[in-house]
Amino acid sequence: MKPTRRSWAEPFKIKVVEHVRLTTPEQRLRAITQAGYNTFLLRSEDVYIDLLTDSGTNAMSDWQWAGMMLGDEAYAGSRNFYHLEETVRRFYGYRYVIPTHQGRGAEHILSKILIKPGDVIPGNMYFTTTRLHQELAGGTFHDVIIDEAHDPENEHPFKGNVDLDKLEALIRRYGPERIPYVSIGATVNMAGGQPISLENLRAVRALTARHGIRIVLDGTRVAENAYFIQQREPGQAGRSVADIVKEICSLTDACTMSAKKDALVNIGGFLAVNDETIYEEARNLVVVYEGLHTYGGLAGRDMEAVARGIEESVQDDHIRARVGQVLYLGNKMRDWGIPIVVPIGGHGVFLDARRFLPHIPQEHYPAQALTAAIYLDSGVRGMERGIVSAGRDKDTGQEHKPRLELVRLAIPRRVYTQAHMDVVAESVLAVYEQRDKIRGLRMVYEPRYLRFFQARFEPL
Ligand code: PM9
Repeated sequence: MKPTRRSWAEPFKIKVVEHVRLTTPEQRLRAITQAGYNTFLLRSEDVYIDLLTDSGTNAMSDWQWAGMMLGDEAYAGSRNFYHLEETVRRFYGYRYVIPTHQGRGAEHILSKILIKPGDVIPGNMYFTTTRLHQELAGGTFHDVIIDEAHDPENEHPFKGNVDLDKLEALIRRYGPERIPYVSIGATVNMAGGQPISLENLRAVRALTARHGIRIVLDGTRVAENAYFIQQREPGQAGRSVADIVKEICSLTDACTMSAKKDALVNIGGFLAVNDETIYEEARNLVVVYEGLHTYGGLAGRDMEAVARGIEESVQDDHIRARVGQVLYLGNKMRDWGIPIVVPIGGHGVFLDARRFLPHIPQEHYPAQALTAAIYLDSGVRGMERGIVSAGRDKDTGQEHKPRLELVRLAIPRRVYTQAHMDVVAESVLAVYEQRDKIRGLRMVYEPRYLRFFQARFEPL
């Protein structure tokens, strides 16, 4: 029979493989019990398909590995730093670049420079480390994302958009002098990898410019965001992802970057700014917390891998295959009636634990319980993105109770095959069919900061 369609495939072939281990149900029960029902506390050897995160888990290309051999490990003035600086200028357009060991290193430095006690930082939904650094600097984060972002079933194509009325009301209430910047995530991780549109970002730019307020981009997944703009936004279809990335950055004043995602490396990040005064201050602080301003806690070879990864990350065929794999997994589950966040995001499929496990109240950590149940079924490791991740209010100490109670199955870039995606989908389906048997959890250990990383639980 003649094929009725023409398939597309990844724009790469595999040169090196890493073996993974299948475990027995008994081994997995032992492992998750020892890990306190927290997938962050599992040993990776006990994991079959690791969808904990897309952060630092990417497969580098031969071109990136070749670059690693060209690492200039001088303490000061490494040629790889200058290559990274030139690459950031070329693809993102910012004037000044400070390398950091990863994204939160950049968040730390920028928060210390721009935020003073009592300040207010509006943003299109919180991110865990970003908000914590804002709070540690004395600021308070305010969510100004559109309401649709908090509804897992809403099909809005740009659920990362800022609600301009909410932002304007905040500016009126606190005054621009108490708002050091607006924090823009592209894409928005905690909403399910949802993009912001160019039209919305331009409007945010116009509004903040009227009040003299900066915009800081979290550019961690900006190429994925640009891909969604190319695919969904009227008038953008003819543009390259690289071109759209550059425009997104041009609408902002600075950028914190975890290069461990889009930029296809295992470690690295940077802070990029246009303002010379902020740059000068960042250059002062980076030597205190990260390392000299020409390495920021990274080896020369790491900076080279980041520079090359940035260049690869904005290629249209790369990003189509990357997001395409996420869509493949998500659509499969959706077709089977499994409740997931829609539209499917850029870096993973997010299960809606509220609809998956309606019998477990949020106080019993349904998404945490579901993450453990999937691991027990197949050795597939995901991550909770609900009440545990949201943590506590910094003033009242009460638990934040986010409307989104999700399990994230994040897909590392260029690591797994379509067959792995089938195994994942089938495991989630098997768990869905047995969902009535899943019980909630009780938290038995709670760390002070970013509790989701190290908290421990027991089944109720
Ligand atoms: N994101 C993720 O798995 C890493 C661990 S969870 C805290 O999604 C954004 C949007 C991120 C992010 C990390 C960081 C911090 C900043 N912004 O992990 O410090 O998704 O490189 O970046 C994780 P680093």
